[in-house]
Amino acid sequence: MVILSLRLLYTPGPPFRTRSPTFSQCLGTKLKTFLEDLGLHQFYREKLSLNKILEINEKTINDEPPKFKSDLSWHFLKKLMMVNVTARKIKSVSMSNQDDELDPGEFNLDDLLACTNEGDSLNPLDLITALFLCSDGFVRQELALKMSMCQFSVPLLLPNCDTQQCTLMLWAMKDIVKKYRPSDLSESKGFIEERIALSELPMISFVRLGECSLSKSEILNKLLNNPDDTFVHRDMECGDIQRRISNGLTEMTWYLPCGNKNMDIFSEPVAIANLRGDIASFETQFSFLCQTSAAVFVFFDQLDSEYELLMNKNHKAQIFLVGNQQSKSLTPYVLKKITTNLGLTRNNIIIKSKQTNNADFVKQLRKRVSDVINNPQRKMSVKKMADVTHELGIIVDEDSPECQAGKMKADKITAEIEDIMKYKEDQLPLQDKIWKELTCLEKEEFRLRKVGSENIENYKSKLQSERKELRKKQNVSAMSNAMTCFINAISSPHRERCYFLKWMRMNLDNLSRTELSGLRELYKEKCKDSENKQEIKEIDQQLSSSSLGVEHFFREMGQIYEASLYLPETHPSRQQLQHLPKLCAQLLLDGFPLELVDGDASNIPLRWVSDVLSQLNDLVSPKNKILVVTVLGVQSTGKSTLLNTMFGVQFAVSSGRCTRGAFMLLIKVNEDFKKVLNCDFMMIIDTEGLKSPELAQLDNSYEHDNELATLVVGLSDITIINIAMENSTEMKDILQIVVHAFLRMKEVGKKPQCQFVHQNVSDVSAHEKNLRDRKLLLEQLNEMTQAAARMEKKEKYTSFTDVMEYNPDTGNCYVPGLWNGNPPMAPVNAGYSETVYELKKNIIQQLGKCESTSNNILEFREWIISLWNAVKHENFIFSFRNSLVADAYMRLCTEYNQWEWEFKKEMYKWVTTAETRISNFGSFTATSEISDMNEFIIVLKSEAITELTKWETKILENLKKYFDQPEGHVYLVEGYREDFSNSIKSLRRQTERSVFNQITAAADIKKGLKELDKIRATYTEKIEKAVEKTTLNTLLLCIDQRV
Ligand SMILES: Nc1nc2c(ncn2[C@@H]2O[C@H](COP(=O)(O)OP(=O)(O)O)[C@@H](O)[C@H]2O)c(=O)[nH]1
Ligand SMILES: [Mg+2]
Repeated sequence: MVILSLRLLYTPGPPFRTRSPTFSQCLGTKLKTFLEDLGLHQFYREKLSLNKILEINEKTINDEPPKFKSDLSWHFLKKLMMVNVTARKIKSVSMSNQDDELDPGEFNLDDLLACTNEGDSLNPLDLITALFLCSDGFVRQELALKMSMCQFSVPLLLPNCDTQQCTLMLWAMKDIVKKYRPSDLSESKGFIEERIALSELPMISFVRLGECSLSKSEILNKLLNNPDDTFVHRDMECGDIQRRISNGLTEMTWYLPCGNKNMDIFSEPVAIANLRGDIASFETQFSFLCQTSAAVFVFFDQLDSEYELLMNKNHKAQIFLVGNQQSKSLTPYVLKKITTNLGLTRNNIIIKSKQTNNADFVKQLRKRVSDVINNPQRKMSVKKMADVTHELGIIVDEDSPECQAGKMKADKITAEIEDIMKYKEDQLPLQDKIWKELTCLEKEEFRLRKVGSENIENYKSKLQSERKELRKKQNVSAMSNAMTCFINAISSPHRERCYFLKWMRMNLDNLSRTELSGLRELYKEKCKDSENKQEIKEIDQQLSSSSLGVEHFFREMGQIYEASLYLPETHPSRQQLQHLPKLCAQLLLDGFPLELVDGDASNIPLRWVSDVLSQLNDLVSPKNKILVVTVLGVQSTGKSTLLNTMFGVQFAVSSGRCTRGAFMLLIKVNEDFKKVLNCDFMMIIDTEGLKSPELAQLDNSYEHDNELATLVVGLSDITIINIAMENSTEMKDILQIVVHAFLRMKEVGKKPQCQFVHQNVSDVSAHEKNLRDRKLLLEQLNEMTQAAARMEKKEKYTSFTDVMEYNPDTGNCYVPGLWNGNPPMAPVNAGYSETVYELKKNIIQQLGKCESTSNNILEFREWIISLWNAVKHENFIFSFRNSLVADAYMRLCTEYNQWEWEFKKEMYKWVTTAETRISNFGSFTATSEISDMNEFIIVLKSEAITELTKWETKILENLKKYFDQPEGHVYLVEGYREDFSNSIKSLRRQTERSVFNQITAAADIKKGLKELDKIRATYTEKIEKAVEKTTLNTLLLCIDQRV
């Protein structure tokens, strides 16, 4: 009933006015023709997918400008995916030639006066509309995200001029997350980070009624003060070309304050909408805007009867009239009539008179907009806007059955989450404690650090049985509710599964964000003061346990799978899980990133990963060749941003979550490009969270980082080493260990290529200027390699390039800062995008040249297994910050061994003397005043203690002296001083025990000997007596016989 009455009030009519029979005859073919022109018609039904867009093909590194209209859309996509702000400048060569190649001899003035910008050209808005119409939900999200990063407006209502339907782009906008600082947070320096489609903001809409000689979009760009133009306008390249399919398009953008009064145009966040075309032709869109906006600004030249359109009583928005005083018809009388009829005040009218210049006019506009924002009658999120669409006959993109099915399944899981930490314990119990314990056991089995004096085989088998016990424990509990739902959901059909995963990702990000943003702030705060080490550590711990992403569910899946392998083969649980690797292989093919290294546990679920890769191999064989590109660098230095820009992929950027480890992702290589790249897929590995320097120093935890780095570099054909100016040292350190590890581990047969990327360097002369730095870097790396080679007794390795492929001239790339200006309103720097593109071309060319022999999926799988096992075996090198430290440590060890040896030698001498003294005890009683052996032993023991203490003090003294000397980088091993000092003490205790034992043993022997003497004496006597007796008897016998 309610809806009915609203409808009566509103009487919307058909969504588009049909103005004339000829117009209506055209309907149904206009869009089709346009798409055919663009070569996009095949994607109208079978929509463009991300896989199609991201695939690497001939166009990827081809710099030729587009020749034909049909090249334009790909050209635009390629640029937009690399967040290039020049993407909307679309002109094919044939079009630009019209401008350039005028015959200078022919003085044809007609040509100068004629409009050259028609015919073959294309309005950028048409192209954008066409692409949105031809894309699936995921491409749309990606387009909208990249457009918003460029600060381009994004479609809010997408028209389809063939079906006359318009669609609310709610889903498409869902991936856009923005950070800003409203005025009330400017003091505290806090900020808000939100999925902008969910933010309740006032919306200000700008529409046109009838003809208008002012360019509304240009005015809006001025209003927003964006140098790169938020809205396409008529003075832009191709902006004046008549729109063919994009009338009725309503775009949206946001103005978000940074919290600085002098810079902010508006101190509160606001959404701006802009309707293309005359509201008289697009009443649906106009009604939508009137019901959702806080204010609607109507631009016009003259108002006749058409202003009745504005009189609708159902409009909730404030109406502002913006007139351009062009014609004489705009008289005070007419204005008065209109304001009275519409119930407007003087404030609601802005007239640009012939005298007002643009700057003043924009100022006036800003003032009115500000007034509305500061006291908005209505705030509405795009999500809420969906509620008014139904009565207007507008479709919501999110309403598609697959999207809804995915949403339901994701909501079912995430609705259960209240406390993330507790949820993880309850629902994802296999990964945290148990998996970490398993990891420790596994590594110990290889490294045998705590074996002590135990028999190695026994020790190992004990560890193995402990591991089995833990696996049993994993198998005991039934699969949690959440995991059952999750596995069910990812088993659904392709598109639904993709929607499900995206919903999961968004829901979980939203949850984590609220929980993490406070912690992150606290973390940053504490990091400023390095005194708070313990607190920093605790916050870091909390950060990692409060973050929850889709990868945690996959982690759990991996654990469930691995544990099930310990069940008998016929066990129903085990059989039910057999299909999981295949499912994940399929996801990899869909372009979904999969966790390779679990950075929280510092381990790879090897069976799981290798089974997934086997399945992947089965799925794609024989097209199973891959090349691997990896990125390595300290936390939050823009690695993921770099990869996302370079390949258009979607690795998580720092906002939202906090994961550690390495993720792999596949990009397809098109057939036409195989001759260049010689592979079927490119595998991209993004590493996350190499610890920030403050944290690594904190607990000396270089191990995880070094292991991770060694693995990923070892796996890759090209490693991009990402360096931000301020932390080049950390990166050098890690690299050294990688090199060192490579030298130690004979399993590493590859020689990966290195590409250094220096972030935030924008000077054009950077490459030239930094020549010296590059040389220095190489020198340092060489020195380190030599140190490592010396330690490993592999002196044939004398330079860095003996271990890694690196060319100082081409192997460095200087990338300017990401943002052009001050976020949140800054667009991506065009220089960033272009430089990353150059880097991409360079990398692809290098990959083309690289003669990787082991480059199919199966070999990659074997490689992971053997490399990771080698890493687990490696006991020594990973615990050091860099080779210098390792070297200094080795020196100290050598020195220490020397002391230890001398000590032992001396004590051995002493014991030998003591033993002699014991053995001689009693022989020369006169020399000793002590007559009792026990007393003698006590005296000897006390002498031993004096001797031992003397040596202990001496070695401790040595240690002190060692650390006092200036050479040998001893300060690097200061942290180990305590260990060594403890070793000395324990060495003394051990020696003491052994000396005492030896003394006692010698004494016992001596005592034994005495006893023996006694016994011997008695027996001799007895024998003698017996002999005497026998002899006598015999004698007597003889005598007898003779007698
Ligand atoms: N100012 C500035 N910010 C950047 C740059 N590159 C990335 N960022 C931002 O830094 C944050 C961390 O980036 P991310 O790619 O997640 O870093 P990762 O941890 O190395 O993967 C993100 O918010 C990026 O927007 C840059 O060159 N300059
Ligand atoms: Mg990252």
